[in-house]
Amino acid sequence: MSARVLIQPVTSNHFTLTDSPDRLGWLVPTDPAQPRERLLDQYQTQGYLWLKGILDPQRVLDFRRRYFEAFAHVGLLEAGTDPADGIYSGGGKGSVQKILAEIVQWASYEAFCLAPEIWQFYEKLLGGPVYLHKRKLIRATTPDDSCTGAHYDLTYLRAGTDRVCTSWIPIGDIPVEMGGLVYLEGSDALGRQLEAEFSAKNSHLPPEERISAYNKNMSETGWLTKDLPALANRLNSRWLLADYETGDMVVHSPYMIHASTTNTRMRMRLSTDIRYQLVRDAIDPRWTTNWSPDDKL
Ligand SMILES: O=C(O)CCC(=O)C(=O)O
Repeated sequence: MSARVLIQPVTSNHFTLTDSPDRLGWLVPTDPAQPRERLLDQYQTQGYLWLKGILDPQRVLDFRRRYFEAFAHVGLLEAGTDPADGIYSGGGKGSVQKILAEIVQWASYEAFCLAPEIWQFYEKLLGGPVYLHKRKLIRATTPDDSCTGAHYDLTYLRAGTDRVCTSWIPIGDIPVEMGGLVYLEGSDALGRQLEAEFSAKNSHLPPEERISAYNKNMSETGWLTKDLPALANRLNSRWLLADYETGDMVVHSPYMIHASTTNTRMRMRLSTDIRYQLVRDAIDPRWTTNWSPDDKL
């Protein structure tokens, strides 16, 4: 681990990552302005690119404010606080799903996800006109939320190209204590191997089930496990942590194994995860409509 001192345990679904310090490391930052060959090489080697300062931080913060303003009347935010801070009141989650289903349809959210810095980066990286998947996720997490278990994204996108890329964008700073994404070092290769095994097992299933993340060969959630320390041990790898800053964006491959950790602060961790690919590659038809709470994907 680097010199950054973690003053409290890092946990995920009650498993403590900091109990095994030799299984922890740090994400490597990347300057997005590097030439394409260097970016591609790094993306293929690492399975991710943590692009520092690719987005205009003010634009990101403006969107953070707008997002939390939508919850100002439902008791989610601590009374008397600035919505832009996104301070959790400890309750008021009753109408979150309903409001979220509207937010994913906002023109301003679509515009945020279509920032020229993002699509132009993908055109440079992928080498052609790109497509943004309509199904986009935006998540605000609090200390009482469960964490995202270990998975790789192709599990949910099997009916399209495996050249799809995920952008995970922190909307506001997300230091380790606020539970950002953690990546399993070197796991792109492992994800490929696991997917080949699942494909072989799934090959006898009817087409709709074959592409499902929840078919009989998968776990209930499509996740590999919630026990992140055990997975790192089993695979002799490390979970890579990061202090994400406003303006950053992580690009990860559909085979890269990742998860999230607990937000230990009342300041909500806001992020969006969206997917880009070359428009000429096969597009998973299940991702061509907006996210909805019951879309079962
Ligand atoms: O933000 C999260 O907790 C999960 C995000 C994720 O799994 C992804 O970006 O693919």
